[in-house]
Amino acid sequence: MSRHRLAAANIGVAVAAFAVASAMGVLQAMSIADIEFPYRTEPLYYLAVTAHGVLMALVFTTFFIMGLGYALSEACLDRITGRRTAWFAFWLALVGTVLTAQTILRGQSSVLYTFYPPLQAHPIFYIGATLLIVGSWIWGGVVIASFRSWRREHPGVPAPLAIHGMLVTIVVWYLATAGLAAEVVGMLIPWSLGWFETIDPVVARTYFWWFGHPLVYFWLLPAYVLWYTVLPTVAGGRLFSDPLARMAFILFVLLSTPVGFHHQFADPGISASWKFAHTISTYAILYPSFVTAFTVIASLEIAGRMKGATGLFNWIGRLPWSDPFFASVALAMISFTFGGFGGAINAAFAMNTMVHNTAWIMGHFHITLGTTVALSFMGATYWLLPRLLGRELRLPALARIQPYLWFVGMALFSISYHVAGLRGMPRRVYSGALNGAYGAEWAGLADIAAIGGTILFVSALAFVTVVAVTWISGRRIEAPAFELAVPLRPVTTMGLWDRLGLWTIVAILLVALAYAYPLLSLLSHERFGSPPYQPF
Ligand code: HEM
Ligand SMILES: [Cu+2]
Repeated sequence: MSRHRLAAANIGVAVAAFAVASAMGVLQAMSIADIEFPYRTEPLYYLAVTAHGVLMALVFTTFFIMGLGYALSEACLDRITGRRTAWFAFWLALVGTVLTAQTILRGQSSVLYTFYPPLQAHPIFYIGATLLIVGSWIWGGVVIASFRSWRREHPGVPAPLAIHGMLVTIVVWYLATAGLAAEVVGMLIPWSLGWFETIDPVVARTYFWWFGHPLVYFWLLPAYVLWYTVLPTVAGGRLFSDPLARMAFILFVLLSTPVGFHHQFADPGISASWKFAHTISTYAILYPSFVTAFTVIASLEIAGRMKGATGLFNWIGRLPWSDPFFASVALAMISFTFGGFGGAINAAFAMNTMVHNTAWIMGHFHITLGTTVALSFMGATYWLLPRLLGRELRLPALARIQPYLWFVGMALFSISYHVAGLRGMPRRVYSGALNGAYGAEWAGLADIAAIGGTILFVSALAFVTVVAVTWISGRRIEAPAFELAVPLRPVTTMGLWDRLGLWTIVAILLVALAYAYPLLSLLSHERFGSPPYQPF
């Protein structure tokens, strides 16, 4: 246990945040379906949506990723350089999370997880979130320091693939959070403290989406690390190609950030040509995800064939569908084919106007973030716990059905909201019935989504129960090794895709290219600003 305490602590916080947020999720789905339950009010609905979004999208993900980074650093590099600093980062991020969570739960910060001004939260909401981010910056620094220490002892050897992927994740995170820091430290904190009277919503949103899209890749890349480096072993096969994986990761460094305007198609003040430029880079970034799908599926085919499959598709049946890690990741990947398809629709200007701010968007990000990423992380937790805690996984039967339950619940939830969105149902509404007769077009759909939400909640409860029972009373065992995937052809010399420093510089230039002119042009107009609006 002791070597992995840091990783275990971070993952523990992630699971706790997930548990609280899941309970809120099901209540929101019921509220939208206009199902009455005690204490259901509009202010509580917006409080819950804010808490759910922040705890899921920012807290669960960030803490899990930090835990995974430490676990892989121990496993692949045999060290964490700066362990005390890493504990400091953990406590800083935890204190920040508690500060932010309590202003939300007191009803002082119902600004949703996007916190768009002029909605104004309590200053502690922004300050707590800043501490969480600073904690994650220190985490990145510790993983980089561990890598550099390893590098001094292993000159000229390519980084282990899992570490290559985590380093890429950290670079993407630094590039992303630069935009967030500009928004939160430069604008929101001073404004919430009353130092400025007005705020510029378009400028703030531009900084937010500079952060908000690469945020998606900060979530997704650790999932890809698991798909490339753990899944082939669990499936009983080999990694199809190591260089292809390294290339895909580097393409994410380059393309994750200069795409943010695809969230701002409806915003005035940004020219159509800049929106078009970001559309092109958005389509470009689909490519490394296609490469990932190809490489990972090829690795699974190898696994099936190593077990004796000879037909065109019968290797699929030879895969370990009853292993909770395998099932979670496989279902996560299936969800991503639909999520990616929806993403390509969102990125097309004309179709975006059809789905913008509708329930479609909820349907979309619950199959991508809420399933592709979250289900991969849940599955990885089953795989990690015995290795981190030295305890056998308890309630294995529950762990085995949990991913399938999530998949079924999500299908009902997500398909209904996609369709309801196309029929015009807005997102972030207390009740889908508020629109009177028009709402009848989507009433049945909101009901099905609430049933899906209930199944999701049951699945979440199953996951949290397995984790808690294992943690408290799992039988003590010798911790299994981190057996990471062996590529068909091992890579022994450094190549172009290992030059992370160089690619980071190119990425910084691309961010400057994508944002300098639009931001300067926004700021050079006469700005009026908006007074704050404090919800409830
Ligand atoms: C128990 C499973 C879950 C249920 C029942 C659920 C349900 C919901 C519902 C009903 C909404 C409100 C949407 C609206 O009114 O616009 C929502 C929002 C959201 N959910 Fe979930 N969700 C679940 C899991 C997740 C997971 C695993 C994640 C991510 C890791 C996630 C991330 C979000 C985010 C970011 C929002 C947006 C909040 C906002 O609009 O500010 N959810 N969820
Ligand atoms: Cu995006």
